[in-house]
Amino acid sequence: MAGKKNLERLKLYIDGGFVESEKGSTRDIYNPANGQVIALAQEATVEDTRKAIRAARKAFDQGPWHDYSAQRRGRVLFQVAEAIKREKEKLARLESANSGKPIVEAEFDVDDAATCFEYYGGLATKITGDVNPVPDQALSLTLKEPIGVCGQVIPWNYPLLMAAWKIAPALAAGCAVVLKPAPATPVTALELAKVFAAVEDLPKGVVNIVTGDGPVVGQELAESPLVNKVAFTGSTAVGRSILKAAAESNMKKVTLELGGKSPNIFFADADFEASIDGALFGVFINQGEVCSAGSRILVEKPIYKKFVEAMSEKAKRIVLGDPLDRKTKMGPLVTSTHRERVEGYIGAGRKEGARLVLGGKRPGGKLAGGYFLEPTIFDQVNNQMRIAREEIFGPVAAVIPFDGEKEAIELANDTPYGLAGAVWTRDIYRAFRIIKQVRAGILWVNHMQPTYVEAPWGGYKMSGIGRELGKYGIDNYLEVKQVHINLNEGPIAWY
Ligand code: TAP
Repeated sequence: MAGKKNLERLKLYIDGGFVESEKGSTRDIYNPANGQVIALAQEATVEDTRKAIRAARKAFDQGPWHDYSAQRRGRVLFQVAEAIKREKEKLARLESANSGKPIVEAEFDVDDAATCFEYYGGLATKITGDVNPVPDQALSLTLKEPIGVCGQVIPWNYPLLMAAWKIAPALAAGCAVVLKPAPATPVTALELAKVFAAVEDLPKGVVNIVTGDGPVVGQELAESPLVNKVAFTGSTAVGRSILKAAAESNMKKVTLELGGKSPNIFFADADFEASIDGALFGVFINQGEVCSAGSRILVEKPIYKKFVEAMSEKAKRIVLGDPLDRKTKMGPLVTSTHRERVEGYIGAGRKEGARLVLGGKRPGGKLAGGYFLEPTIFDQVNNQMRIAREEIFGPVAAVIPFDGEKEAIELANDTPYGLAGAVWTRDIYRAFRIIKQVRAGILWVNHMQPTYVEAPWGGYKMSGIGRELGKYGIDNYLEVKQVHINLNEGPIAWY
């Protein structure tokens, strides 16, 4: 306990100030690479959450944020982007130390977070309405207005970037927000709070960041009648409960970015070396803790055996290690509980008769103190096994054989999810046939995972409702108002 006195106590960011939670209770924040406590985060109560919601409500209803011109809001976002760039090194180190992601990937995330604020800063001045061609002597207008106060709940796999994806479009639209980071990874979101606090011209209360338990803070955001919209990224199970809470409270608008079990489809005619790289990158990037992970690797029968062998050989060269070492390709999983969950799936795969080709174990030696897990590959998987149906969210690949295009499409679509998918082939006509028939929100051809703020992101089926990023991302935070201006002087023709 004595050691804890020296740990930084992260604070809640409410109404422009950094405060302790009303009860003063805290949660230990770990470095998953060595299991050491690195900070203490506030465990907010329902009342703390309500305070943040009231602050956002006041900032939205009473201004001056509400009255800012689009140009002025845009400039606020540009300032945030510049500050993130200035703090890149620090933010990347903190992200890596708190989430376990390799430093090089953490740096990409910081760059992407800055780009996200830049993009939406630019989009703030491109929010336009319409003039509707109604048949009468009237001017019919469509106006777009900010939706109001937004509750935003994010997961732990991209802590800073997910905060940017949520906050940037909301601010560009003119909303006020209360963001809840995942309890295990609050560090960079709260560092971002310091950026907001320092940005000139951002009124207090427009951004609030509250750390704590999902069923306490997140649930209050979903239930509160003072919140107009909830944006959630996380598991399908929690997404469902948020949707219910929203429906049963004030019918607030909801967007959901949920889980996936994405097919990565390889045809025999594809560039073999590129395919192997694509299969590994698709499933093991960020330790497999990626919603769009290509965790179902569908391989055409003529190359199946050779593919599994080559993939396993190359996977042995993935450097597992200290996330702060620039050579590291895979860090630890985010928490010990999550590692146990992933190991449960490895056990299930073996029990159901899949063949463990590689990995499945915790590495020893210098890495024994962290929550590391070897990259794991199963072959002889059929699509009904749990490792092929359920989202594992860790470094576990299920390699499934298929025979021809028809079976590839059937297997790809035989899942409750529909977030993403990829197809590898040199035949452009086949690539188009596949991408048209796979029921998913994001399809890559001869690549997997590139993600851009300029293009929409989100899923079909149980992978979510709505789209983030791109122009779609800002629509989530706008209401549509129809205005009719009568141009006929004199009495209304009804009498
Ligand atoms: P979840 O367990 O769903 O948690 C996500 C967030 O929701 C956390 O902050 C969590 O807090 C909170 N939460 C839990 N119960 C809640 C409730 N009743 N009301 C409101 N909020 C609640 O997911 P996770 O394990 O953090 O993240 C992994 C999941 O996120 C995967 O399924 C992954 O696919 C998905 N994900 C999707 C995307 C996109 S863009 N589609 C991107 C990244 C991740 P607690 O931890 O305290 O419960």
